[in-house]
Amino acid sequence: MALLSFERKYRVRGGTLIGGDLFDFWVGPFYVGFFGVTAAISAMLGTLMIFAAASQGPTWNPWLISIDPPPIDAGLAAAPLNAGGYWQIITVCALIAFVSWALRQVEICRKLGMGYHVPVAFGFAVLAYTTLVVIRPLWLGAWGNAFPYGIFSHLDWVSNTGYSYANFHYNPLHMVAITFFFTTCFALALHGSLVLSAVNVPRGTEVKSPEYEDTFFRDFVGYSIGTVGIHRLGLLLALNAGFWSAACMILAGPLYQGSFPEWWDWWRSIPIWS
Ligand code: UQ2
Repeated sequence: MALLSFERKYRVRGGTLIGGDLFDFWVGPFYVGFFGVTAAISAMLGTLMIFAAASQGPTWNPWLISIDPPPIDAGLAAAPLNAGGYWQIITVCALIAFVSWALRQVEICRKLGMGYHVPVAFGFAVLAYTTLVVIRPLWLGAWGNAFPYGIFSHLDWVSNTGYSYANFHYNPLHMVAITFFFTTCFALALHGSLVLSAVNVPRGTEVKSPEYEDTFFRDFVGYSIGTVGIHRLGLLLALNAGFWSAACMILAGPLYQGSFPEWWDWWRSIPIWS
């Protein structure tokens, strides 16, 4: 179906979660909806707060601007604007914007009668962010445990947080997360290259069908996961990368405070070695 006639077919009322028909319209190509409005407002407000906070800082150099959470000893209190308050407001705006964005995806899925895989996938990214700036700081008892909003400053936070567990690469859940990230890249490289190779045929000849893709991998490794299967696998791998990233940060701090290289001492002391 051509895009122009398809638009008439799917640009219909309904599928909204809240507000009925009130925001059930499009602006140009974009669906609005109640959550489009809340996403736009919170994103603009958050961005405005970033500029307001930056104006109070010592630099406009975009690499060096840093909007910091409250100091650790301020605990979980609401902070004065210039001592973490801006960071707190920006974080609330970001969370409202991200959740609105996910719910807008849900409304579009409902309109189209599709599955909810996209909002679920986006939800894992939101969960990973929420773990760093809400769940873990709450669990540790201070907003100061969250990362600062700045290009270099957030890199410094990652480095300092890592070193405070001696060597973060020994965090077993960090290992799991990285393995999923690498496997995700591997799967996407296999998939992207396979599809392009099937489509990239000499001019004037027909592109190759999925049977050719299956056959390539059956010839090559004796197994083809299939055209739907590779996308299921890709989503599974990517969601696991995000999930174990969040999990490794709950392990580091809330559940374990020591050095990660020493965590592995249990391995050296299992009775089988003696
Ligand atoms: C496949 C298939 C695709 C693919 C790919 C495969 C026709 C177009 C890449 C091959 C995938 C395999 C063998 C699984 C690899 C396993 C891991 C853990 C990376 O069979 O079906 O569809 O794109």
